[in-house]
Amino acid sequence: MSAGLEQAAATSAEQAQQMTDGFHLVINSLKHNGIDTIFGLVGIPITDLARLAQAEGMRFIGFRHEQNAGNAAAIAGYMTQKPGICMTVSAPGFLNGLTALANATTNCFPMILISGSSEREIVDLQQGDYEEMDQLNAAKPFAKAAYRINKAEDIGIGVARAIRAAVSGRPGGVYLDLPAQLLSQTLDAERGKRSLVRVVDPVPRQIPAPDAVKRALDLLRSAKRPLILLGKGAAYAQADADIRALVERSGIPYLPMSMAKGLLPDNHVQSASACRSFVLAEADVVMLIGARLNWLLAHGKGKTWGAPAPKQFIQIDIAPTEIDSNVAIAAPVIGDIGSCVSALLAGMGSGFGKPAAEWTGAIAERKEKNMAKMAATLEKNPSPMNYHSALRAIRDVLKTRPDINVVNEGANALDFTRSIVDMYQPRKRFDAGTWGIMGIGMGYSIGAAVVSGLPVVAIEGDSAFGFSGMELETICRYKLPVVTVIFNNNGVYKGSDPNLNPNVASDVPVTAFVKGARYDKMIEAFGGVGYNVTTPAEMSKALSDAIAAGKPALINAVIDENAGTESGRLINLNPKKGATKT
Ligand SMILES: Cc1ncc(C[n+]2csc(CCOP(=O)(O)OP(=O)(O)O)c2C)c(N)n1
Ligand SMILES: [Mg+2]
Repeated sequence: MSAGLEQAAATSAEQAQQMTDGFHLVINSLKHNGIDTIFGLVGIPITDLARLAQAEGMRFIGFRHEQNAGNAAAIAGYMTQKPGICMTVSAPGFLNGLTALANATTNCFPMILISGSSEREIVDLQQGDYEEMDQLNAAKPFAKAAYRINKAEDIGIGVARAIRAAVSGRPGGVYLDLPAQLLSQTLDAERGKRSLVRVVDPVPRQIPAPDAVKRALDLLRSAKRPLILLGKGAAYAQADADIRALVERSGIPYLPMSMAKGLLPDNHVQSASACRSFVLAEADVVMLIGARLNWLLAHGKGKTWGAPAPKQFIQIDIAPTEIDSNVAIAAPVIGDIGSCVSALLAGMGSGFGKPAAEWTGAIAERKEKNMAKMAATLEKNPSPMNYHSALRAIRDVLKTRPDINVVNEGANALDFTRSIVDMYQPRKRFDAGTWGIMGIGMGYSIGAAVVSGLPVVAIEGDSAFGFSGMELETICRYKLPVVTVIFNNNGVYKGSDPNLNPNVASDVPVTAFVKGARYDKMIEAFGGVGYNVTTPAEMSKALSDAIAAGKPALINAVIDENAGTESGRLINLNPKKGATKT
């Protein structure tokens, strides 16, 4: 090579070194904000983005379906108060991730769905591009916010905007659209560096107004039969010590919503879980902390709430529009839960009067009676095993490991686990949540295992498991300490329904699966350990062994196919048939 050519080559290499591009700016923007993990699935146009993330020291956890990656990101967000990141390809990959984004928004989990998208000018003229879709507009109704970045120099600010939108105020899902062209755009490296934005105070405290706090305390003091209701918003807030102090100093009985279980240990003397219907109907003043009066709380009205007796609510929430959503709220307290609870504690002082013994005594009496009844049911050993006897074994093993994460979905498998398996630490229970969605199982398990580094036990209905079951391969690939327990009753709700088709006798019932399926064999295909258990003793041994091994495992628990009930405890939500014949 001539001296001139050599010089030219050297200069262009130098120039190239001084340039950056969209790929690098996206990864650097995330890293700049302390984000170290991406849950995703590769393909055009994000494969190199994923490779670069890995090369730059981030973890890229690759999934088999985007919905599960999205669920992992969402639960990571819930556990850490940092947005969980899900990365997908365009159109179909994006849509697969969108259910998880919508579920995150519904549950108030901070996550960001980052999807590559096809060429804007072709998409907008609907000229039929590869994976053509107007993703930004498709995402809007399902997300708390949705943004598209079109210029490399805007990547820093775009990522910052997405992060702040996901975690500030009421958290939720944010969509971030990255057109393929953006990723290969180049920018002067120095300018690129300067364009990065570190989000300052992403979760600003929001201090409640003093008069709102006083109004709430005045109402609480006037109560004869007060009750505290803890929602998953309270668990999310990471204000565990103050919430416990508020409950204990006030002496007020409390109920945890399912994902708030463990915020105070479930065996706490003030827990009224064992007589939930009694306290909901009888309380006169109810303080909601990070809990919404949606269907899970019968919308705050009706028989559940002892109607027609008047009920007064104090509601602590970060979103003012949550107030009066279903019923009138007498004392709203708006702010972040940590600040609200500490203001309430300060206002209570040390001489806060405890509730009357008549109220707490009546609760204690009912609790004792119900717990004795439940204990008797749990002690039975029917053959085949049912939900109660299997869960007794699980409960006793998990009691020895309160640090373990529990994931739970199904109908009966969900309802029975929620009431039988006690939780002792905050943010250890992750379940079907506000929507009652099936399919979160393996995604949440992977997210929880990756974030916490601790074992996960996923307690799954056989139907529920099917929605995300292929991620067993992901669990084995990353060698995650996830033990999946399948409550195998041969179907949705139960496996014993009849086939109703008068024309096709060989058809199967609408709720049924293959009888006697061996889900334990599935995990063996990927190198995990499978167990097939038919008795509580076998369950106990398999679960203890699997947890101790710290390796991917699956326990196929054979449950009486008649044991479940239709829709678990939600039978009343099924629409009634108006006619017997059409
Ligand atoms: C995405 C989604 N699809 C369908 C449903 C309806 N659904 C509610 S519970 C359930 C499965 C219940 O069966 P299983 O998981 O086996 O639990 P079991 O009651 O048998 O223990 C289904 C399909 C849902 N909640 N979410
Ligand atoms: Mg089932």
